[in-house]
Amino acid sequence: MAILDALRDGPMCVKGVVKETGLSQSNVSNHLGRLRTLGWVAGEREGRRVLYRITDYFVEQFVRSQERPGARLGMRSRRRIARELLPAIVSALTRGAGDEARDLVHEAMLRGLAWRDLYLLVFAPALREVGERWQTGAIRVCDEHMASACVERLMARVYPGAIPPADAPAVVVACVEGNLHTIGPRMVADFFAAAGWRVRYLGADMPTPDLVLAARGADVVALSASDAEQLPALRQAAAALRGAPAPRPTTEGAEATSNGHNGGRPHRAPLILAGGRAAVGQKAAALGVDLVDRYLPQTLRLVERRREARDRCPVAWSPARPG
Ligand code: B12
Repeated sequence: MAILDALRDGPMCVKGVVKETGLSQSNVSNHLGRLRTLGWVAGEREGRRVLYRITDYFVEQFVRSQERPGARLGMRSRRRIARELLPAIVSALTRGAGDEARDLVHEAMLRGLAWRDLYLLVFAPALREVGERWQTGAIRVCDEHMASACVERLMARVYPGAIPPADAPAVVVACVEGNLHTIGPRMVADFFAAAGWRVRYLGADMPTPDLVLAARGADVVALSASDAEQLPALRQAAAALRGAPAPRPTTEGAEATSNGHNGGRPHRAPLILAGGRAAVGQKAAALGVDLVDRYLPQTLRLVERRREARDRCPVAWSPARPG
């Protein structure tokens, strides 16, 4: 934030940023490299200097909107802003007015909503409202499709991206077979990625045998089911993940994972997490999974706690007895 704040009024060379922020030159160069990789800033050569400037529209607007870098609105204020925005955004979404929706989201960011707030307090409730309007016949299926397509684009715009460390745990996120509702699981994937996980996001309607292949070596598999009709597919996927044979050992004793996950670490069954409208309210044991959850900021904490418990007491952790 300090570096972005230094660049808010225009391009600056590394030396200038160092002076402005009081950070060391190596620290600034390192972070500028990261920000470049994210596409948030770019460096342009001018004579012997490289001038850095913010290139991402949303980042720029966000940085400018911050009176005090690092200041964050309280939950109540964020909820209020989201509530105020909701009717206009639902209207824009159901008309397929993508640019209008983008401007509203932009305004919300200027008022202090972060991407997580937009996901949970704006996009999710807006889509629920869209679903209700469709169910009562107030809008047509094409309006619902336009709305969800708009939200997917907005999510891609506001999600800032993250670079996981090489030894980060890995999660596979997928819709179970038959489930076309990808927006919730995309949010799950982004929450994990932002928390530093390596994410493999498989999208809609994932055939179970391929899910099992993609999940080899993953620490966690997160499955989404939106409709009660998809629960048998969820149970089947969980059972297949539990029954999957361990990856072949290589000559060095490392695992031959076809997907690069978990290279070299000892294999064990992934922790299976379920969510989505249909899974919520179901018992984990009845679904054959380890954990059912719905509120993403808490999901990450629960997953970490389960992983720690498993590390402390590996014997009690039996895939045959999901808790
Ligand atoms: C958009 C939408 C669609 C789009 C999806 C496009 C896309 N790219 O995703 C399309 C048009 C494809 C679609 C199709 C259908 N849909 Co639809 N759809 C919706 C709608 C309006 C929004 C869904 C959404 O994205 N919500 C926002 C996300 C963020 O919410 P979410 O998925 O619940 O995810 C949150 C949590 O559940 C959680 N979460 C989700 N997954 C996971 C996983 C894990 C591991 C964890 C921890 C958490 C987690 O995280 C998210 C953030 O909180 C809902 C309305 C609603 N009330 O949700 C109906 C809705 C889900 N659909 C419904 C129906 C009936 C259908 C169809 C059968 C309609 C039809 N006749 O064609 C088909 C079925 C398709 C299929 N086979 O899956 C019904 C389901 C009713 C039921 N029985 O439960 C709903 C509720 C509409 C309604 N009111 O009747 N749909």
